[in-house]
Amino acid sequence: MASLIDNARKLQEEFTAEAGKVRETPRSSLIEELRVSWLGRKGALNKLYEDLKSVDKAERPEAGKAINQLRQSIEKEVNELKELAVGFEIKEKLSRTPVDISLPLKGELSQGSLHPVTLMRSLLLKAFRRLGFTVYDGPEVDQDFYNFSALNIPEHHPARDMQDTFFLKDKNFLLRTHTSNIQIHAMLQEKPPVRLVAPGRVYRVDNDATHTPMFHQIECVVVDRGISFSHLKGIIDSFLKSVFGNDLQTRFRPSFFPFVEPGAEVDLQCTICRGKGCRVCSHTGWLEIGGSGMIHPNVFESVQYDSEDYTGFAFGFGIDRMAMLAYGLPDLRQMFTGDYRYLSQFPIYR
Ligand code: FA5
Repeated sequence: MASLIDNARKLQEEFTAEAGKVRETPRSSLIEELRVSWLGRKGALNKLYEDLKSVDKAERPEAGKAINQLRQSIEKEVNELKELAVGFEIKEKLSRTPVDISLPLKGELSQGSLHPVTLMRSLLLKAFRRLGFTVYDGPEVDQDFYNFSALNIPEHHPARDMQDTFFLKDKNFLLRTHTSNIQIHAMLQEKPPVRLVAPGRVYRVDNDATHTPMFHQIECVVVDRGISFSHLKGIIDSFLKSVFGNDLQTRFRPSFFPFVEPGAEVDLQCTICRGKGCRVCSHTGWLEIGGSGMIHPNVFESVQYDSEDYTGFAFGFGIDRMAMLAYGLPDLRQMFTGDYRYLSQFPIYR
């Protein structure tokens, strides 16, 4: 019995020496030879198990334990060597065949694609730049003042509920619910005349086929002497035509937003059913894309603009909604799943 345990110990030393040599150049073929000669059917370990049968019954458990330990240690080392082989063989192959980085790629070169919202935003900005607008930016995390109070939405106004808000721990800060906060930031920074557009992310507690919790709006603000509602209609009509073409109809519906007077919602004819009515447009033939109106004198007051001297208009449109219409998408939420197969199919619109 003592001799079997001694034998196992000796074999362990022999194995460690052999494995050490393989470690110097851990090639798969050498590791396989090592494995077969130690763990294979005719290997050293199986011979030990054979010998175990002739060991006295009372001493067999201890001897068995010694052999099992040896087997585990061999298996562990073989597995480690196999992992080393992967890197070793790649390096060896690379050193034999140097890489010529000037050669053209094998196979097809896959190209990235732009997100439908990015495509729509670029199209809109191009249209507005052509009309002479400046592109502005504003904070996504903002104070209540810019998102609500300065826009004539006092603390207990029901309009705050219409835009279910994500507040930060400090309730004075929130994720902006619309890009209209930019109206205040911009007018506090600039003296009239003002002519700007500002695209950006906005957030609301919303979730269905035409509403997502994070979406994109583009805000437009124009302030000058003599600005009227017909200017507002003219600009909206002009940029929608440049994006969607001359065939699609737009319509204005009187609506209420505390920061404008008068206010109107803007609908675009549904591109999916061309006005006939479908699930996406709730069978009305129209899809609401934004709100608009003449800037309220109370808003001018909060930014110290003289409402006797200046008038202005503003509108805020959903970029995602416009992308939805442009590409005929039935559900906004699909755009934000991050599925590459879905996202890679959008061509540049028009
Ligand atoms: C506003 O957000 C106003 N700030 C727009 C405005 C600006 C009016 C300036 C007057 C003057 P409204 O809540 O209707 O309005 O949103 C504007 C557009 O954003 C909607 O018409 C729609 O196209 C889009 N929208 C609103 N909620 C969502 C949502 N959850 N997911 C995707 N798009 C949305």
